Amino acid sequence: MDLFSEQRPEFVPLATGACWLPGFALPVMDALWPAVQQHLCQHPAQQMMTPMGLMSVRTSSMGDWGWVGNSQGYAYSAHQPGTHLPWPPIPPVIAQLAAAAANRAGYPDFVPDSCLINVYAPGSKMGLHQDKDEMDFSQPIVSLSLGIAATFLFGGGKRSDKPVRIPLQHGDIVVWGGASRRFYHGVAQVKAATHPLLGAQRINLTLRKAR
Ligand code: MD3
Ligand code: FE
Repeated sequence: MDLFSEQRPEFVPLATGACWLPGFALPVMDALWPAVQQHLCQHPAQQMMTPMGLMSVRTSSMGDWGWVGNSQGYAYSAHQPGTHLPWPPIPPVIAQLAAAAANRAGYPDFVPDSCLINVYAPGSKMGLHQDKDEMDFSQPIVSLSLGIAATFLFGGGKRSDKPVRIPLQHGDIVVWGGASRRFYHGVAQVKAATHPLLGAQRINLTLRKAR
C-alpha cells in the first residue's frame, strides 16, 4: 500500500463539461514561464478598477482581445489602457498548450483569441462571479495556474450554490465548458508562500475565445 505517494491523477472530472488536468503544463514549463515573464516585463499587470471597486488582483492580457476595467464597467478591448496599442500576440507555446488541454478535455477545435493574465500576491482574491462577456458559450475556457497554490472556488449555476474548493498547483490546467461554462467561480484569498520558480506570487492565465 502506497500511503505516501505524491502522484496525482492525470484527469479529474469536476462537473459536466469541466475537468482538471493536474500538472498538464509541466512538460513545457521551461519555455512557458520565460514567455510569461517577458510579457509581464513589457506589459506590467495593473490593478483594474471596476464598478465594484479596485481589484486586489493585477491583470495584463495577450491576444486580439484584452480585459480592461474602469469605474464605468469592464469589457474586452483590442487596445491597452493608456498607450492604446494593440495587445501583443499569444506566444505559440501558450496557444498550443491551451489547444492541447482543450483537446484532452473533449474540445478539439479550441482557438483562443484572448489570454488574460491574473497576478495574485499573497492576500489577493477574486470574488464569486460568472464569465459571460464572451460571445460563444460553446467554447470552453482554459485556465493555467502558475506559482504558489491557491484554492479555487467552483460554485454552480446560482450564486447561492455552495462552492467546491479545488487546490490548484503550479502547472495545473482546468478546462471549463459545457454546462459548467456559466457557473459561479472565484479564488480564495491567496496565503503567503514562496514558489521556487515564481517567488511569492500566483499567476493564472485564462485562455478564451472572446469573439
Ligand atoms: C469556471 N480567474 O479571470 S480561472 C477570471 O484563477 C477568473 O484567476 C480565476 O475567474 C483565476 O475570470 C479563475 C478559472 C475559471 C475561469 C473561468 C471559468 C473557472 C471558470 C468560467 C466558468 C466556470
Ligand atoms: Fe472568471
